[in-house]
Amino acid sequence: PPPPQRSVGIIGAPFSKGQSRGGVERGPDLIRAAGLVQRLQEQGCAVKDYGNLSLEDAAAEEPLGELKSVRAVGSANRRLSDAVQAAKKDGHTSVMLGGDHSLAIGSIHGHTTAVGPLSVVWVDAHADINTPLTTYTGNFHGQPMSFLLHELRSYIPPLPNFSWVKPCVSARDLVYIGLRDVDPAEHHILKLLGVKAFSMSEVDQLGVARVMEETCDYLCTRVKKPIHLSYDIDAIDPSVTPATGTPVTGGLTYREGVYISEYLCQTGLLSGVDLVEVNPLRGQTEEAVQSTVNTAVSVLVSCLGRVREGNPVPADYRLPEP
Ligand code: EXY
Ligand code: MN
Ligand code: MN
Repeated sequence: PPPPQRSVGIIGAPFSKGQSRGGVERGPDLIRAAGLVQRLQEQGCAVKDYGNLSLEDAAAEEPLGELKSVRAVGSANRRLSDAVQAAKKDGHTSVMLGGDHSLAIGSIHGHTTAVGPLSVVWVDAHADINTPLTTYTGNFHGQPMSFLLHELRSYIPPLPNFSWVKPCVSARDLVYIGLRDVDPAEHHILKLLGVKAFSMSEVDQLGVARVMEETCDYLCTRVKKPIHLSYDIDAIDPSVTPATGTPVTGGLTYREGVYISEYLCQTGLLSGVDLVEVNPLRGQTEEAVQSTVNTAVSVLVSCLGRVREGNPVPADYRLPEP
């Protein structure tokens, strides 16, 4: 029998102020222009595109100490959280198209507010777990996980437009894949909390198939919670996805990147996805941008049922006879 129809709610979050490079706010429109909605429909998904949130405020903002665009990041994420809650209440798998990775604050907050406790799989070259006091760049895209973890509550100062953010993920329910550029303070936090992480060394050592088995064994040993996948395109090697703000050599291959999505889809637990940090202005050529965007689309369609062996035809299909 054909699998039940999957429904997908797409939310565009054209926001760039969690880091300092313009262009990443164009991600949602580029990913759509590369055919995301059509591809999903062709593979049997029901798609509701909620369009883009209006997130960029005109007003420039003085840094708060080292921290850049604090108010803008806080208010954009609040709006995103509401939008993800609405998509989940409509019964969809939520797909958030970024924008920079600071948006994971609102996306994960909204997801867990709607469905309860989550497992989080964070696929990234970076750990994005600096606190506002450990960051040396002041960029919020390097900090989102610190706002979300219960265990870091006492290390987060009150910030303007952030009072709505409540820690909602347990360190035990988080797995990183693809790490290869982790700040010393972030490394300290990961060890302090005992966070499960598969750096690129472990991907090399174990292979991606075993990494995914161990990830799901680890997350599912107690209750099977819905999974939130937060996918930073810079997890994949810059030879494949160069158009991104903070590329790091030595990343996942295209095939490993897609396999992660396929595997999580097959668990039946994938309930929300972020695809972030596609920045067309960071590509040197049109081909570099298209390779990045097309890979983002592949990652997403694989999260939502695309299989490389080929997808089944609709139930009413008849093989043509001459
Ligand atoms: N760890 C550095 C920082 O905190 O600024 C770099 C973070 C890059 C974050 C990219 C989006 O994943
Ligand atoms: Mn990231
Ligand atoms: Mn990253």
